[in-house]
Amino acid sequence: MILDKSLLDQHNSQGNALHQKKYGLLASVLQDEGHNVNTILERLAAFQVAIPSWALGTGGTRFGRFAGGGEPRSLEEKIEDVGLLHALNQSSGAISLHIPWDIPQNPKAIQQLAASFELKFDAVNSNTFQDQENQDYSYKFGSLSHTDKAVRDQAIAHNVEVIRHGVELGSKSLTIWLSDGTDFPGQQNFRRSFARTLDSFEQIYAQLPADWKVFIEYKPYEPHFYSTVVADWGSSLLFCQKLGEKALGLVDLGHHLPNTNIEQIVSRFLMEGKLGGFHFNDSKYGDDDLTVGAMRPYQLFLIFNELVDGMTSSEIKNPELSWMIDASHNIKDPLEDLMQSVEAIMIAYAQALIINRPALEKAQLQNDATLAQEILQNAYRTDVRPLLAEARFKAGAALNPVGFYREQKIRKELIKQRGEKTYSTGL
Ligand code: PSV
Ligand code: MN
Ligand code: MN
Repeated sequence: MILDKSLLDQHNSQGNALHQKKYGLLASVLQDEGHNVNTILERLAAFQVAIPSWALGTGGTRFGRFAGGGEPRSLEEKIEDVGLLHALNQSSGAISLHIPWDIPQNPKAIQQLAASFELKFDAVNSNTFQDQENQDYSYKFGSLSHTDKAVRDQAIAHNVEVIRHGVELGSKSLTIWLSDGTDFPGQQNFRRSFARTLDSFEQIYAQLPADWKVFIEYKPYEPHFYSTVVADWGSSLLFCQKLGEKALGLVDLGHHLPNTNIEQIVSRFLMEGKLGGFHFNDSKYGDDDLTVGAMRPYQLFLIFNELVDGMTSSEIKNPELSWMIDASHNIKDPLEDLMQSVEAIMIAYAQALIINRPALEKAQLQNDATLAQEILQNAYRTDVRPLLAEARFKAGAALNPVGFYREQKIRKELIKQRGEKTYSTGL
């Protein structure tokens, strides 16, 4: 669906008076506090979060799927949906594909379509956690870690195939999430599973184009419940260190045991120059894949505190990061949900940008825990949403993306075009 630009302008002029009131006040306070508001706006405008192709439909539970209506029926329609999001917020300028859910039949045409919406292709994801029709060997007992070399070879070939698709589209990275693991003590030898996986990763790594990266995503449990080969950041870091400089860790916020200090993990990865990127989502219990910021916005802010610190410190030599969402829902309109997720990420980023860093460093050196908390929470409790709205306004996006989407009844239009009961490919 192509957005009529004049409707956006109309929406923005209607909301502009109130926006200017809020933005003017915030900008003058920030200026008084010593911030350069224009620099903050520029950073916000430059920040782009990739949308996962599998989040555009409903899904995400093992127990059933309830069609949301008007879900994209093809890769082309997924790209159109991300194009729409990007037009609404100018912060979703990339899509992350999952193979074989999103095999591009005509890569040139797909690339052109994406370019027409000013979209890039972020990391391509491989899938050896499901068996596909016509595949020779099953992944029931693992893929890259499997005891049988023939199964491992099949999984390696799939990853190489994913790289090939990515190259055709202009992607620059491969994300590997490996579900391999065990359900029962004694089922496998941990050391040998690791060694077999490393050998498989090495073969994939050898096929990476020179300017590519591979992200090794970790997850403690699910689908397996006793052990997982790449269970935690330590395992991910170990693999990455052994593989070489193109291998980097990927932090999916839902892939941690309850109460894990994720911001400290982020800091460690950065310290080693081994942070590749994120799968943003939110979680109360496990890999819930909920809307970013729905549960723990303070944790997200603390993560961005580490990221901004890392990105601005001359001591850190980390490659540029990939920002991706990984979410899936049965309840909300996926597009509305993604707009909320992008907004939550940008809020955390903006709040981290307005932390008084010299004052924080001083408080840390003086072991003044009270003042350190005051400084952090002063930033966290600032309503930075007018900054985001201003950045969007300047970029020609909507002052209020969800509001505009509802005013224009866009879902209703998508249902009219695509049908009530369509199911997008994904989980
Ligand atoms: C696994 O839980 C995961 O987080 C991986 O990133 C997958 O690629 C994605 O979800 C979709 O299944
Ligand atoms: Mn993930
Ligand atoms: Mn996950």
